[in-house]
Amino acid sequence: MPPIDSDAIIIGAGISGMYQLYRLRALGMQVQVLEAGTDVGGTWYWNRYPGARFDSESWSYGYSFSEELLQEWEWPEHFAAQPDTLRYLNYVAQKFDLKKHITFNARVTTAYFNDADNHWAVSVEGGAHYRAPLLITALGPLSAYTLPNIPGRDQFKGKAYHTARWPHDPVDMKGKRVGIIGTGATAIQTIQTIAKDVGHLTVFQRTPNWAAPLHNRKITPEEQAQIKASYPEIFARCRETSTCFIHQTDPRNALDVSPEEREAFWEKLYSEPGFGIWVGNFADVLTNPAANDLASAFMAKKIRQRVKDPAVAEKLIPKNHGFGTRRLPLESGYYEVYNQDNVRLIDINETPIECITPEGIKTSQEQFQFDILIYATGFDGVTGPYDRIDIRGAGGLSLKKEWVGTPKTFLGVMAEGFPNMLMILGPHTARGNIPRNIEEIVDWVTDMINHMRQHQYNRVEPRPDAVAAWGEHVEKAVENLLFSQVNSWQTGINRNVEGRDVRRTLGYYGGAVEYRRMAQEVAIKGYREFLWR
Ligand code: NA7
Repeated sequence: MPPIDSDAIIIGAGISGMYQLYRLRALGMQVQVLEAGTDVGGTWYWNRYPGARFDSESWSYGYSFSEELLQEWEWPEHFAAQPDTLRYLNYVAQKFDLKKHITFNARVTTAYFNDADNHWAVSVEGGAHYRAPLLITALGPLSAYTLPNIPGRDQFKGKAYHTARWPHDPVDMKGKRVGIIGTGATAIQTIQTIAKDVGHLTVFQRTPNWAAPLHNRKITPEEQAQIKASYPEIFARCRETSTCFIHQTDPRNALDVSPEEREAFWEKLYSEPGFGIWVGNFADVLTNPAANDLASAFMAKKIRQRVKDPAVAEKLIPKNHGFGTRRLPLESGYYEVYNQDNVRLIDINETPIECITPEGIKTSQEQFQFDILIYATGFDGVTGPYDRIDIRGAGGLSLKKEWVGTPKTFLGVMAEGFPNMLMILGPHTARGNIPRNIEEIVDWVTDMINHMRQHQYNRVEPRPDAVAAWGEHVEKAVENLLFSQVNSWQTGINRNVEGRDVRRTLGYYGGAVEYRRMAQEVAIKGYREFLWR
């Protein structure tokens, strides 16, 4: 079969891929989107586990590019649940007639750049081939899910699900014996949601995480009207903050205010919705170990107040990392779950899991029997989705091999040695309230593609010196951040994947404001950091 030709291939029909398609189509380009799933939605298509929802305020999360869309769509809750978000993304796809450009059930296996004609050749599982001068990766930073590397996983006779591959039909857990591995953001949402339905729940915890209340609630009709009237202010606010959330870091230092003032501020943040307690905290909490210790002590006190059994509370208090140095899960009654008689917490540092058996899980001390096993074991973050495709650039260069150690990018948008490949939310871009970052990068990439077309260039790649300078800048930006000294997917650690045991810098953490300024300057000055042919 001859390859199907287009002007650009986009891999992924999540929030990034959909918006990139919309923008390129407006330039009059023929676009081919290849999507592994059976429908649009990306993260919100795959992650259907019970309790999946935003930690971003819904009204700060949706696309901002269409005033009509903003006025038509009504988020039901301040922090929308996954089914509503998926419904929203389908609404967007339908409104802008996007699906006709998307091939579903198309998992990309290889993408090879051909130096002779400056085209990308892309193949999908099952053998269909596609060809285009431009390749745009909209893979999602958290799409390569990983299963726990525990012996006997294939032996289990009950039902086993990874949270990122949750079935489309509801899973009946009534009266069932359920075991869950993991206590990250995903597990916390799952646990607090299923605990009331299951017969018995056993949580296998390796590392507890600090978690703070989400304080979700329905949006009232008055609030809905207010939200619709204030979208320009909401998005302007997101543009001012380093994480693109509505929460702005407090300029005061925790160490400069009195203990009473500090405590009062933290009590206020703890009682308010969303990520304020994380990204709207005192300026030194995520940079100064002494300030961070105080914040951790405040959070530990809250856990002790909420969990009745002091021994269980102690297990739930992180000891190996400070507050906010890993992605902060937001919760709704998570800690209270451990006051229920049908829930048990197993610290697998005390009693390690030896294997998964046909009946359940065997630890060094006990044999557990389960009907259902849930793996909330996370993702090979940021670079994982790239590694799962055989991507070859100029002269057959392998992206996977090139990125061993650290990704080499310019602005996180292009990789050195990979001409005409543009990455949406690739490594080394600013991240936070993700759709805000996505829209900015897509707009930037679209302008760059427009520049390319207007000048009739066939090939663009970043200059090696620009890549080296960007790499240095990215590393410098994390120097004073406490999170960079902690193991998590954000620092590139995944103990289930070989070679993912050395910390890497996978994002640009100098803030979205600074990222935007630098990216705009590159465009204004005529993209001098790139080689054009
Ligand atoms: P995370 O945050 O990476 O959490 C994965 C959890 O699974 C974490 O508690 C891990 O413990 C645990 N885990 C992973 N492998 C194992 C094995 N083999 N044994 C025991 N426990 C294990 O992923 P999430 O899906 O919760 O969240 C990802 C992001 O999605 C989140 O940050 C949001 O941005 C949305 P560990 O901490 O490694 O000891």
